[in-house]
Amino acid sequence: MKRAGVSSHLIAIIYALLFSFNASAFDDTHKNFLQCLYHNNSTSLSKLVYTKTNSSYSSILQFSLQNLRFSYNNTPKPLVIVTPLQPSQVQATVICSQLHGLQIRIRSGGHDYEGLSYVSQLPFVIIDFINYRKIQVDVENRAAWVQVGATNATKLVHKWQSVASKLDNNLVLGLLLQTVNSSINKGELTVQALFNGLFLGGVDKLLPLVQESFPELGLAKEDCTEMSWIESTLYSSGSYGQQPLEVLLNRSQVNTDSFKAKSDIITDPIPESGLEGLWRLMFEDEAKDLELVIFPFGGRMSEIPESEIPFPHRAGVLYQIQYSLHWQQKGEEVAQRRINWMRKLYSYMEPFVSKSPRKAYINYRDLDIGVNNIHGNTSYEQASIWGHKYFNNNFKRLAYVKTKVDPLNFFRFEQSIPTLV
Ligand SMILES: *[C@@H]1O[C@H](CO)[C@@H](O)[C@H](O)[C@H]1NC(C)=O
Ligand SMILES: *[C@@H]1O[C@H](CO)[C@@H](O)[C@H](O)[C@H]1NC(C)=O
Ligand SMILES: *[C@@H]1O[C@H](CO)[C@@H](O)[C@H](O)[C@H]1NC(C)=O
Ligand SMILES: *[C@@H]1O[C@H](CO)[C@@H](O)[C@H](O)[C@H]1NC(C)=O
Ligand SMILES: *[C@@H]1O[C@H](CO)[C@@H](O)[C@H](O)[C@H]1NC(C)=O
Ligand SMILES: CC(=O)N[C@H]1CO[C@H](CO)[C@@H](O)[C@@H]1O
Ligand SMILES: CC(=O)N[C@H]1CO[C@H](CO)[C@@H](O)[C@@H]1O
Repeated sequence: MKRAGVSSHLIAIIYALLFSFNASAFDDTHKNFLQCLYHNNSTSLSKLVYTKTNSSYSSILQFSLQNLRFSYNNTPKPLVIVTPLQPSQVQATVICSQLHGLQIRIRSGGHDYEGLSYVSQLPFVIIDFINYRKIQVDVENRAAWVQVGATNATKLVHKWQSVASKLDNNLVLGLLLQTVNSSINKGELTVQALFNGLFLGGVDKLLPLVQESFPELGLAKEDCTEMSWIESTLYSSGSYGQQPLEVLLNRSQVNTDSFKAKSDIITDPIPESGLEGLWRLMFEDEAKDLELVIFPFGGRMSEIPESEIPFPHRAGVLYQIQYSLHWQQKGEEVAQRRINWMRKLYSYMEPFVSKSPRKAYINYRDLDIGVNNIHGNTSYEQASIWGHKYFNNNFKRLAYVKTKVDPLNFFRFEQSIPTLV
């Protein structure tokens, strides 16, 4: 007992020493970084920099944070947040970060599913493009939304898989599978399949199209709503008919929670037995607040060659699945439990999805599929483990570009493109 007490006392002291050493090293880095920044452009930058002692630091950090899993007290925080208005201020921030050995995290209107746009394991600075917000919208298209709900619809989902990627180019018919509370059996979970479509055109043109290619859906005029394109964005956010268009200008966040997401690319229909096994998993308690956003490919997506842009999932792909599991409770324990359940779901899906390697979509960032070394460089071979999943044959070309524009690999993070040595 006594010995254990002594050794833990020692550990505490050593820890404290290490900590204070690091803290003062950080203080200096932090001071030098700011000096560098202000030296180069004090007037324009001083009003755009938030240090930890600034009373607005937390609210700026939280502003576009979308996953509470990365907002704990022990989540690494940036030394400084810079909110540039001009390219020269971005340049100064990059140069000073490099000079003082700080990493950079960059965020804009979107967000990274694994928090990589605002968290780093190494001392870092955030460049937050919160002030860059010029948008021009010039679209007059009318669109029709379609929504059909169904419960226990294995056959419909099965059929959808082979139909959705071959529909008219003006129609995208997606599928949302959710685990929700049963309205019939209180206290039980149920799987809901929601067919959700967007058609660029009127209802009269849409109905015969769907009648011909997917009659089983039983789409009727009452299932459709005609609206303008801009209204359809309101529809996607769930506010259509409830709030005026101006709500799209509101930048405050609503209902952030914690989540873990993964993705799959599907090239062959999943058999009915496979879907039924998926439903069984979705009925498990841990599946509460699970969402599968299933998005068809085909159409314009297949016409673009794989080598045209980095995104490689093209002809031959039927659809993509985004799995996301959400929770409200705080803490590591619940997070780990739910993440483990997601890994179980992912492993169940393996036989049914793309292979060699199993593909993924980079915007649904998933660090489970492979990561770079946190300290130092990462070999091309190691990075290829995750790189080929997101980029397929384009990964090598991305590494060539990276080697050209950032030979010292200054811009790096858990899944940054590696340099070729
Ligand atoms: C400093 O910022 C101003 C605009 O605020 C810009 O015109 C000027 O070029 C910048 N100077 C340097 C050295 O970056
Ligand atoms: C916090 O930082 C902002 C942006 O640099 C600045 O305008 C503001 O005066 C600072 N507030 C305090 C209390 O230091
Ligand atoms: C589902 O049921 C649980 C427990 O009965 C409840 O806490 C939760 O709020 C319900 N969710 C919805 C969306 O109704
Ligand atoms: C913006 O949305 C937030 C959160 O829903 C709300 O509290 C706020 O009143 C809204 N602001 C405006 C100007 O509508
Ligand atoms: C990483 O690679 C670059 C380019 O080859 C090299 O300049 C740098 O020293 C390497 N860094 C480390 C920590 O090995
Ligand atoms: C771009 C630029 O002007 N960089 C300079 C910023 O200030 C430091 C000194 O603090 C110089 O070393 C940089 O060259
Ligand atoms: C394939 C399948 O599971 N069909 C079922 C869908 O739901 C209806 C009504 O709940 C059942 O009668 C079917 O057997």
